[in-house]
Amino acid sequence: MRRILSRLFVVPAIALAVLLLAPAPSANAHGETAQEAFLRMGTVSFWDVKFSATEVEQGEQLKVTGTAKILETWPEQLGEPELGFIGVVAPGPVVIIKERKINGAPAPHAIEVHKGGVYNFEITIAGRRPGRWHVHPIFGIHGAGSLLGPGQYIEVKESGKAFTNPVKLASGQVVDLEKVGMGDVAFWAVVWLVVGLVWLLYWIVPKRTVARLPVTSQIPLNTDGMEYGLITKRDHKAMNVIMAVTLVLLAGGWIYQARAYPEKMPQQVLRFEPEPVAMTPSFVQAKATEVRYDDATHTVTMIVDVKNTGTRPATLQGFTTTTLTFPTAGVAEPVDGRSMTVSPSPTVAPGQATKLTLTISDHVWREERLIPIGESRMQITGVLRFKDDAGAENFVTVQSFITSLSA
Ligand SMILES: [Cu+2]
Repeated sequence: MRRILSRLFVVPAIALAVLLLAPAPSANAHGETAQEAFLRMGTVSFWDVKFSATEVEQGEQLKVTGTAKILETWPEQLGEPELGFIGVVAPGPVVIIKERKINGAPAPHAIEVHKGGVYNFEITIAGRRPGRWHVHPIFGIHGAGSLLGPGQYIEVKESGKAFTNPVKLASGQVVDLEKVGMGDVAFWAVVWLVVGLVWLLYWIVPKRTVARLPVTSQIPLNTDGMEYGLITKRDHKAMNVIMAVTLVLLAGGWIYQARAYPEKMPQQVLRFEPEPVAMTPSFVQAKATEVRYDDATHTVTMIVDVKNTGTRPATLQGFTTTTLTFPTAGVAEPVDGRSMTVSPSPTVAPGQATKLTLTISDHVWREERLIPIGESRMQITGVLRFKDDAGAENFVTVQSFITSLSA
């Protein structure tokens, strides 16, 4: 019996050891798939995201442009979106942001945002560390977290010379942000490490207060245990010396910085609400009335009531959700091999009200855990893009619970 039992444990133990010893594959995403589907689909939508280059040298710049919208379907569990930050996310400091414009205005910091807000962003980044990196635009919302836009691989090539990030100070002096102040950072890090270590070792090595925790813990709070010989007058003196050294170092550091950097600017908090972008007047209304999902064929079928309230024929260009875009087959080119079919016709005549059936068969529903089977909110949200024959565009948010599910 014992032999069987021990074998029962040995086999999984060996398997676990092999698993742990095998080299881990490098991570190839940013963990977005771990977020609940309703969060990714119903919060922020990105469209027209473009990277001006996919290959740059170190220090060379490229622009990430696009539009992000805080959807009207923002889940109420997250609280109102009020403060947001549009940036880029990459595996570590491999690129740097040089400039950021939102709705045409320079926006170095967070911006005031609201539900339904549309933000055209233009972020200038520069390659920093050589390699092939996945870079995404990202919309961070205070209190809710970071919501990713579509990513792109960027190849940063070695330039042969050291990477620099020059900025001009108020004094007119040009400094390299890669190096500025690094001497001070290193110096003070070592100084405080030494002070901390002296304090720590004093209490560990000769005093053994840590090693004699059973004794220490018997003494009431707020007493130094002098009568048991735990903390003596000598210790008080030693600690006073360490405190005095700390105060002298602090005062010295303060005098040094005041002399070394006489011109200073307080940290800026430049928050503003971006001017609303000029949106084309609404010429189409759309409402998803039914969503079916067939797991066997990975197919989403969405029935949408569409009404063309304009004076020109409008064509459904595609459906966008999370980082994915499904252009209408026959109307626009597939993106990453993805498309959707629309029947009876993606074009709706002026004044016409019709029911469109949108069909998207794609493994990505499963791979990116977008169909929240087993979650408490089985729902699909996204943005439909319509264009009239004069080129005007409308973006309509649609949302529906999954009304029928087949496996
Ligand atoms: Cu990525």
